[in-house]
Amino acid sequence: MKAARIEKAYKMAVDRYGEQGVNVKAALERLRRFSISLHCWQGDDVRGFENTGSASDGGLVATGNYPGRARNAEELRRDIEQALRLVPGKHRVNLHAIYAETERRKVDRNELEYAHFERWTAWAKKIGVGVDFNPSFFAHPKAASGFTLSSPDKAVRKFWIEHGIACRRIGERIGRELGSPCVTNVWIPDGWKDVPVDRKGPRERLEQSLDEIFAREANPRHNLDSVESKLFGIGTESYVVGSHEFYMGYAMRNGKLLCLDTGHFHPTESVADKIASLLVFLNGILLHVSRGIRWDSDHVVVLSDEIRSLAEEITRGGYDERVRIGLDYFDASINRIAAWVIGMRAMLKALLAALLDPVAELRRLEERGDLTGRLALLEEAKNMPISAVWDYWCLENDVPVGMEWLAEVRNYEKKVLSKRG
Ligand code: RNT
Ligand code: ZN
Repeated sequence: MKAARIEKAYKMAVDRYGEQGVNVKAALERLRRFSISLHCWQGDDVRGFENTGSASDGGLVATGNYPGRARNAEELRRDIEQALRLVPGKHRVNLHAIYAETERRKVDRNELEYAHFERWTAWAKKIGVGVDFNPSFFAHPKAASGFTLSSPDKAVRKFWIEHGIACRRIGERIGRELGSPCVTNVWIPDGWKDVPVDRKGPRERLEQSLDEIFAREANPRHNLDSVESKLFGIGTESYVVGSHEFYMGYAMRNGKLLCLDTGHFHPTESVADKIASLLVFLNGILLHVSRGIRWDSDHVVVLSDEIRSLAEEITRGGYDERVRIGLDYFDASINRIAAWVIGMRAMLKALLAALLDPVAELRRLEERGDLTGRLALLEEAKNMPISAVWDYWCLENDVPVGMEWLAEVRNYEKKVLSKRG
């Protein structure tokens, strides 16, 4: 009966949206094609499997000690599968180099190979998800100085360049194996806690290092390069080498994707507003959707105005393929699987809400100069029956409706997570 009730509410919603000139079926067809890259690192507080450095060499801090963290690849994969079962649609998984499986052998970052990700790839093939990849320039003795690709030490730089090259090969192979391009995203923590004198040297070195990493052509059908900027981080409050301007210039000149992490800008800056400007010049953007609270605090993504604006910009601009969406946060104070599910569902709800907006009518009003009508309709659109459509979408995709998903997470916690010492 519950299904019948959901279907009934859906039919009423379809009529209601129809009155606003919105085709719900078409919106859902479009929503189906969005894939969100689920960041594996929420599952284990960005630890990875090396058991060497700590993620805080690089300013990444997951706070909290909720029990049940995944301790190895098997557990992490199992947890990701559980999360994906609770999210409608076909998505992707985002890996980091520190999640290599090296059979207890120590393989340094510059020696990583595809073989160390073969299991991940086989698993992704089996469950039907694409994979994205990231070199890990943190949590390593050679990152302890705070500088990697921009280090003044030539040997350190060389090591990290080799790591970048190795990861790009791995990304390309993963993309080839899975028949879906792997986005390989470079983020480095390099910067200064206190005011530097030389802002130029590190940036020039970073440019050179990136050029070396990207020197070999990679097949864009298998691998897409991306570079991620940051405004400041823990320990890099005064200066970050890879700033927004730096990577914007680099990506434009070299035809790379630019990664915008929503936690990496001034708190009042609108990341959504950047999209249509950047896409005049760039082929594509990668989003790291996060929720900064006061600083880049990597809180779980929720259905905030900021996320809704992002979704509106993507859909109104018709950038469904040119903007790739990934999540990036790490909260260890709540159930980690719930953290994934909440973020994924929030992002999808934002996309759905944007797709259900009466955009054609809004555009007409704007073109006619009817600013009163535009504002009035934008406000009315906010309390249309989105939830009826969302529930139906979950039902149709065979995933739990409403709070039912949490019951499944709690059950998994009891059966699986709580047994992890
Ligand atoms: C750090 C960046 C980066 C990382 C992940 C683990 O500030 O956002 O994307 O969060 O690569
Ligand atoms: Zn990020």
